[in-house]
Amino acid sequence: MNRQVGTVFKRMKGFYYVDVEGTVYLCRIKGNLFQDNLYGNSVAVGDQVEIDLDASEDAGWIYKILPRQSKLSRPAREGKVEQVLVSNVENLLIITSIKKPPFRPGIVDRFLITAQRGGLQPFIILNKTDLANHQFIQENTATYASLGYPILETSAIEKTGLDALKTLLHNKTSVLSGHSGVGKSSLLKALFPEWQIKIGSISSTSHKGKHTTTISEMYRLPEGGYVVDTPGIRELGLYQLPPEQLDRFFIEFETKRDQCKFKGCSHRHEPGCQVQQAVNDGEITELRYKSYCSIYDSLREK
Ligand SMILES: Nc1nc2c(ncn2[C@@H]2O[C@H](COP(=O)(O)OP(=O)(O)OP(=O)(O)O)[C@@H](O)[C@H]2O)c(=O)[nH]1
Ligand SMILES: [Mg+2]
Ligand SMILES: [Zn+2]
Repeated sequence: MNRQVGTVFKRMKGFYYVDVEGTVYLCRIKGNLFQDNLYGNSVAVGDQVEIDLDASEDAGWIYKILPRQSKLSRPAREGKVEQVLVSNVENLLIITSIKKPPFRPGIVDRFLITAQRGGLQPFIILNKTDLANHQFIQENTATYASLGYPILETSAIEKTGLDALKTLLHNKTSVLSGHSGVGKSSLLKALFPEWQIKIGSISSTSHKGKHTTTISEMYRLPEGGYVVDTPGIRELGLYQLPPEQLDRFFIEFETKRDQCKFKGCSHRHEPGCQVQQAVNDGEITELRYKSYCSIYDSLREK
C-alpha cells in the first residue's frame, strides 16, 4: 500500500482533489472515516489528509484528517453539527461591497467572531469603492477602523487597492469569504488574470449576487502562498456559541462587561449595565451594540 500526506484543494462531484507535492490525486473518503460521527464533519478544503493510493496510482482514498490549525466554520443541520468551510488558513478576508450589494455590518461582525473562534486573522475588504464617494465609505467603515480592525478599500473594476491586497496575500494562506456578488472572484481575477475563475453578475432588481462560484477552491500564488475562493454565503451562524459568551467577542465591551452591576449581565435590560452606559456615552457605537443585541437574540432562539 502506498500512503501519502497531501492537501485538499478542491472538492467536486464526490471527489476530493488532493495535492501531494505538486501531483494531484482524485480521492474518495474511506467509508468508515466518519462512522463514530454519522452527521459529523466532512473533509474541508485546506485539510491535510492521509491517503492510500490505488494500484493505478492516480486515485486514492482519504482515511485520515490531520489535526486542523485553524478553521472557518458554521453550524449545519439545524445547529447539530459544525460545518468546516475551509481549514488551515491564516487570514480571513471578509469581502464586502459598499453598494450593490450594500455594506452589511451584521455579517462583518459574525465573521469577526468566527475568525476569533477559529484562529484566523481577520481583514475587512471593502470592495466596489468606485460606486460611492469617499464620505459615504468613511461613514460605513469608521466603526471598524476605530476598533483597530484592518480595512482595505478596493475596486476590482478600477483596479485600486490591489497592490495592498497582493501584499496581504503574499506568502500566507488566505480565504476570501462574503455574500454572493461582493466581488470575491473579481478581486482574484483582477490580481491574477490568467486564472480560470468565473465572474457573475448582480440582479438588477435585488442587487444580490447570483451564486456564481459553487465550490471552494484553493489556488497557489505565483510568488508564494495560497488563496481560497469560496461560494457566497447567505448567512453565517455561530456554531454552539452560548449567548452569555457573546460579549467576549466584542472587543470594545472588554473593559466594561465585568463592571456591570449584575454578574452574567446580558447587557440588554439590566440596571447598572456599563455596556449600555458606554453606548449612551458614545464610547460604544449604536451600530455594534445593535449588532450584539441581534446576534444575542438569534443565539437565544437556538
Ligand atoms: N462596480 C464594481 N463592480 C464590481 C467590482 N468587483 C466586482 N464587481 C461586479 O460584481 C459582480 C459579481 O462579481 P463576482 O466576482 O462574481 O462576485 P463573487 O463575490 O465572487 O460572487 P459569488 O461567486 O456569487 O459568491 C460582477 O458583475 C462584477 O463585475 C468592483 O470593484 N466594482
Ligand atoms: Mg465568486
Ligand atoms: Zn451589562
